Amino acid sequence: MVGLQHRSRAVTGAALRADFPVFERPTASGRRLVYLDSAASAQKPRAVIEALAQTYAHHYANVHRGIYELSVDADARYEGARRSVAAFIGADSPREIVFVRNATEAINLVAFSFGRSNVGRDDLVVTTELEHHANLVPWQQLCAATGATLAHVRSTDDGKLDLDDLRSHLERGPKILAVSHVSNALGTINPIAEVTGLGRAAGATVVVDAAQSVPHMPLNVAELGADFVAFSGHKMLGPSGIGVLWGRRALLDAMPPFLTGGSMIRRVTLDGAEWNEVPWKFEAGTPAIAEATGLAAAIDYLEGIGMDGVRAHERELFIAAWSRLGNMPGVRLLGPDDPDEHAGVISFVLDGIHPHDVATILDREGVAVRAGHHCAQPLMDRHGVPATTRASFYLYNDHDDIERLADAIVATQRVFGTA
Ligand code: C6P
Repeated sequence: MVGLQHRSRAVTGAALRADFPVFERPTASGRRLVYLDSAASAQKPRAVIEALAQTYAHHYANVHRGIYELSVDADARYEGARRSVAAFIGADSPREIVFVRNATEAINLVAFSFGRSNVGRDDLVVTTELEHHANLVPWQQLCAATGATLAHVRSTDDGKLDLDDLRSHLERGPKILAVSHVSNALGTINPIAEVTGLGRAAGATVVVDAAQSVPHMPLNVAELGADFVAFSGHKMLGPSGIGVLWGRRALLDAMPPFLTGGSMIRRVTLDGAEWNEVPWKFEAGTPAIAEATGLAAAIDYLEGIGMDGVRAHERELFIAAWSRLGNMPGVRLLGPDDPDEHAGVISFVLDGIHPHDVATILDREGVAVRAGHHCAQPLMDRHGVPATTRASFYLYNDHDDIERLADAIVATQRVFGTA
């Protein structure tokens, strides 16, 4: 796609940084930027930025409308991006790939379209305490609209899903089980194949929020056992404004549209309309055309490294950071300590210092992290904290970044007199 070459090389944070123009940017600290907020949004390699620019410069027209050469070209690239996404996640067909704006929209699409036509007042919908608001609030809204009951699977003190509690919820025969693969706030990797297997065996339709997993580890929807999978392009080196809903074809075919208008119709009269086939039935209006080609370039870039390599790199950084920070006085780490159950996301609290103050001083040291509730307020309540500071890793981070983080934490503790 978009004429980029596949490369095959090992993941080494410092070497890869040369591919990302943002790291040329000076920081106020005078030191190189240490970017530890990829869970919020990832930085973009030159290949993605160039793909966007190339599309706008040489291949841009609206898609699915024109019969002139340029429009056919734009169309081919947009649909080519859909094929790239399908291959990347092991989908049976590109027709199972719906382009949306982001993971939030993907989950809302399922909650509205599938939810409102399949869930009634006597039904149960199950989510978990670990969810991002994007995989909680749409289900709250669905239950409010239909009268269905919403229940939440408990999590453990070390931030894991309580599988016994999951089993007991599943005994009640929920219509929908909505669960994240990786928690954005704690970094927990849920045993997702086991969870989807249990969910489907109990007759639930299983929705997986994969916003924090697809960018960081291999994920194959054919093996996953879910019914719907949602993720965002911007967290996987791609542009903002494009995300993906993967769904089983039979389910997508049976679902009513989410948004209506242009593109998603086959025929319209003054009194009614017939819908287009999937996935276009769910892509009303002009889609994110250039962004789709940027996402394909991001996939190309990730495949050039290999998702096993990305995961192995982040696992190694997690082990190093967990041990480094865990041995520092006044630092409390949240989430599981097993590297097989923890992605490259470390949430921590410094004794006596508010996470926002921590993030502010870290920024002065050239270290960018996120502080707050991470759009997971019920999870913060569960752990008795209003907020945490979160450092999240990606392929461009390295051990030096962990040292810079540790040094900046000490600097913060000195400022607050807690060192
Ligand atoms: N989490 C974070 O800093 P959108 O905003 O739609 O691209 O992604 C929503 C979303 C859904 N699920 C999970 C697990 C997520 O982590 C996110 C986004 C960012 O953690 C922004 S709040």
